[in-house]
Amino acid sequence: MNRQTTASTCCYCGVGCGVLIEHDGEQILGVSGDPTHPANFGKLCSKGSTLHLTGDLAARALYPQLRLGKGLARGRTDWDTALDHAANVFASTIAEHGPDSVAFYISGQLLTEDYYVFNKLARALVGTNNIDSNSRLCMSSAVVGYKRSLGADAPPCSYEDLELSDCVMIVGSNMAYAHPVLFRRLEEAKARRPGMKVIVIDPRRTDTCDLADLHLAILPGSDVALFHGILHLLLWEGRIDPAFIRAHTDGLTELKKLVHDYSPAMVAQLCGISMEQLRLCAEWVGTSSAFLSLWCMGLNQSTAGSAKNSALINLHLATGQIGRPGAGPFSLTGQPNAMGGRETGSLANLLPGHREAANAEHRAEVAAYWGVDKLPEATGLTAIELFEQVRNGTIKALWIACTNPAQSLPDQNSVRAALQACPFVVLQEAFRTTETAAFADLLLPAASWGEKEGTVTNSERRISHVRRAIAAPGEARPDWAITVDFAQRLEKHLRPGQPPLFAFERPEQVFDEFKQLTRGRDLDLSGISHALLDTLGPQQWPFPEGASRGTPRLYVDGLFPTQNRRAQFVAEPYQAAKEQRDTGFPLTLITGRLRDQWHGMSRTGTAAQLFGHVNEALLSLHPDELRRHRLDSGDLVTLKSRRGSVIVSVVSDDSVRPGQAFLPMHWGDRFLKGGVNSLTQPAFDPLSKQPELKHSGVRIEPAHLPWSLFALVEGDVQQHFEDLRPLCEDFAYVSLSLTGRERPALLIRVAHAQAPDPQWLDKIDQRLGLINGPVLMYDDPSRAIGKRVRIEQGRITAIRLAGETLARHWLHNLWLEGRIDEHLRRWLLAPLSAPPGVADAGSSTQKTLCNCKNVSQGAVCAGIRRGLDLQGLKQQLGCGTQCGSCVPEIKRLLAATVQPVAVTS
Ligand SMILES: Nc1nc2c(c(=O)[nH]1)N[C@H]1C(S)=C(S)[C@@H](COP(=O)(O)OP(=O)(O)OC[C@H]3O[C@@H](n4cnc5c(=O)[nH]c(N)nc54)[C@H](O)[C@@H]3O)O[C@H]1N2
Ligand SMILES: Nc1nc2c(c(=O)[nH]1)N[C@H]1C(S)=C(S)[C@@H](COP(=O)(O)OP(=O)(O)OC[C@H]3O[C@@H](n4cnc5c(=O)[nH]c(N)nc54)[C@H](O)[C@@H]3O)O[C@H]1N2
Ligand code: SF4
Ligand SMILES: [Mo]
Repeated sequence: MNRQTTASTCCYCGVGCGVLIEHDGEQILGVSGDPTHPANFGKLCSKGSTLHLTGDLAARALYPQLRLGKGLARGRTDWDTALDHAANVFASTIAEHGPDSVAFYISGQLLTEDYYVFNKLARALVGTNNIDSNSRLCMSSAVVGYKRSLGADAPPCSYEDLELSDCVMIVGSNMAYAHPVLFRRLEEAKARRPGMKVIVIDPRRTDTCDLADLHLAILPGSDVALFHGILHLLLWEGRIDPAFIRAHTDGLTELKKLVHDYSPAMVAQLCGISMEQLRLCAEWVGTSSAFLSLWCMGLNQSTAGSAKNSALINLHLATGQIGRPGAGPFSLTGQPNAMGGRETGSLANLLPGHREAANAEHRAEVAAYWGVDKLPEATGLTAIELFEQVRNGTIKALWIACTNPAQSLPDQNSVRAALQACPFVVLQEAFRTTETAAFADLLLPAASWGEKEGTVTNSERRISHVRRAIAAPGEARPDWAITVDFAQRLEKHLRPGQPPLFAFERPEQVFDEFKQLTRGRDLDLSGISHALLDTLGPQQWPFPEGASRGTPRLYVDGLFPTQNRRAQFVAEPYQAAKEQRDTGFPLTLITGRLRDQWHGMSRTGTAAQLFGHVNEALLSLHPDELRRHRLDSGDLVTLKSRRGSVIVSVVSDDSVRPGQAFLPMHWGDRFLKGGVNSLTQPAFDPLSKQPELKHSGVRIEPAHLPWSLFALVEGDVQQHFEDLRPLCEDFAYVSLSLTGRERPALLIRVAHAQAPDPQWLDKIDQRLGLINGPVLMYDDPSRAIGKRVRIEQGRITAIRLAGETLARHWLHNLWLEGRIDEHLRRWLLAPLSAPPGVADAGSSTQKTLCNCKNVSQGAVCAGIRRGLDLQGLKQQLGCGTQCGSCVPEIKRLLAATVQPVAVTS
């Protein structure tokens, strides 16, 4: 077939970039930014631009698999058997234990149409509110914040406000990594108008700080105190908008009383910043003509998430900075369709069209529209509560779609126990490799990026048409179709002879049914259809029937969707984070994102080049903290919280403050034994029920693991992963990753207290192809040391070092360079340092800074030593000239030891 192009969207973050998928009808061959899409105008970040390199077919779920009893292996089955079986189990569970004995746990990465049919299935057919989504871990505090303060869950701004603002406060968001294309827009705006002020509020000095005129490295969890402190100064210094407050708000009097106590001295102390920094921040907020705030998980994922959201919105209300160009409280959504989930009401407490499950009138409206007698009244379970009820046996059948709870939920030991205990777990997944897949009794293969059709809504309320480029592989099917097929079968049990609720044949029909539920409501999108999006392009809601264009900005008239049309100031005191540092757990562990990985890495973890920037799980600690613990970069430590422990390598990193530690969220049990979330806490915000994933109390202890193994093997990395990972189960430290670009390889590191028996090494060698053939070998059994290197056609193709692994860096470098060294044998046998001319440095110089142009940190540093500036580096090395994701880091290297901004006190 000919090469064709299909316009669709990126399946990663909430920026919602348009992509052009190049394909031949069967395979996706390339991807580029859609120049006509208003979110990105042709730009893509390092993740979007490598989409076509990810999603290795070997890792995909290709046909349904069913397990007929706990302890048995899953076997291949067909769709009819799979869905009939599921309908039987759900029907009999509901018959015996009632509708609230089953639950659905779904995802902000589903399309709006997928979401809608799941929601209708749970509420209208099953009759339960037990349907929640991973957005509970992500956006639910923002939902509460907007609703409490403004009356509806609607981010009022547009991306163009980034360009129009003159003071942008980025708080609890590392947009340089997590929303890179928006960050590029902000960089360009600031380059054009250097007078624009950028404030970053984050305990860590992230790449986002590269743009900051002021970085407040506040103590974790102290945001509410900071916002109240800023408001205190605004009130004191008369930098508020009394006319706006009088005309459009309620509740300032009470809030004034509360923030009276938040004196600059007290706030500076609570937040760990200086009073000058606080004053400067308040001055910029109070004197700018257009003040915009952007926030993400640093506010939402907190036991005070709702309070943080409202305290920030208070600042906008007090200054009248909302409903105007360049101004407003703008929550960045994480997942590509977290917004669609909120619109379709796919959180336990919601109903479609921004309605409430607890509101009898709302329930009656939706029930009437769906043609059912009533909707369930009993409160539904939210994510953390839901898994708790799975664990204690109340929930007996659990349907999971498009999320990987055995990686991403906090307190993994409890979550895994729940999944283990649950009598029937269905998983609708695109990849069969995830941690959760291991627990599925029924695995249903789902179509994924480029293979499905529907709509998504991005952070600025803009709905895009997601178009299918190719057919899904194997027997995989689009999510809406799986859900509808199951629902139709379940209807035969639960509503025999009654009119069908799920007469959908195309996703467009689903959308058309859904949109009527938004008619006349704040988000009215009754004027939108798939066809209209094809004609007019992506549109922002509200877009009522008859409208000719969407709505870029809400509340321009100062009228809010509350009963009396006024916005509400919310007065809630600052409360310290749940796990305070104490003698038992003296460090605060912060978790967050890496530039080139997505969540549990089911997709990004299949592309070796996305490991170039960060190659393994590393715990970042301030150099003083390393010294205090007598540790060096690269040492292994046991990291313990009250709930679990993992063994991980440490790295010196002065972007975290002493007393804190940072570990990326991506490493689940597959890549790092135990996984990051065995440490995190399930405590949640009382209103939003969003768990505290950002902070947990931890301590580090030395890990005495003298025996270690390093292996690298080229070829079918997925197959190697599947063969080798289970063999490592009994060791204390296990870390896997990929390396290389054109020739990908799997990397394994293992460490343990004692050496395993030699048969184990034989098994490993067999799988690495190191038993016979062109293999260099060295063994010293007395010291349990053994080394193997396979050389084919003049280059290394596999390495295994056991007992001691000091040669791993230079051997890895030789492999990367695709050459061998003439002295390899001699050097392999004895000394620990690299042969002359072979780099012996570890990950920092190997690190690929620029993924697009494959430029390493070593090359950039060499360029800087030659006197090149950013322009010179771009010209000579090509780095930073394509997606731009590496530019902040290059600038940081250029600035060398000089910190870019006024930072910690
Ligand atoms: N590369 C990449 N991009 C992504 C994703 C991904 O997996 N990878 N996931 C997407 C999703 S679903 C989401 S939700 C977003 C998340 O996007 P972000 O929220 O921007 O990303 P995080 O790194 O989780 O957290 C942001 C910052 O919050 C800071 N922080 C921690 N505690 C506090 C605190 O108490 N106060 C303040 N002010 N800051 C704090 C952390 O140091 C961190 O730098 O990213 C989206 N984009
Ligand atoms: N410690 C810590 N933990 C966190 C966070 C944190 O900051 N720190 N952040 C939290 C946040 S904000 C989020 S959003 C969650 C994300 O957590 P998860 O939802 O678990 O993240 P993903 O790995 O993206 O899971 C999505 C799954 O859907 C599969 N998939 C992809 N496309 C499709 C499709 O079209 N259909 C179906 N059925 N499946 C598909 C993917 O293979 C993947 O396994 O993690 C949360 N966990
Ligand atoms: S910013 Fe990057 S990850 Fe987010 S939608 Fe755009 S290309 Fe995808
Ligand atoms: Mo998220």
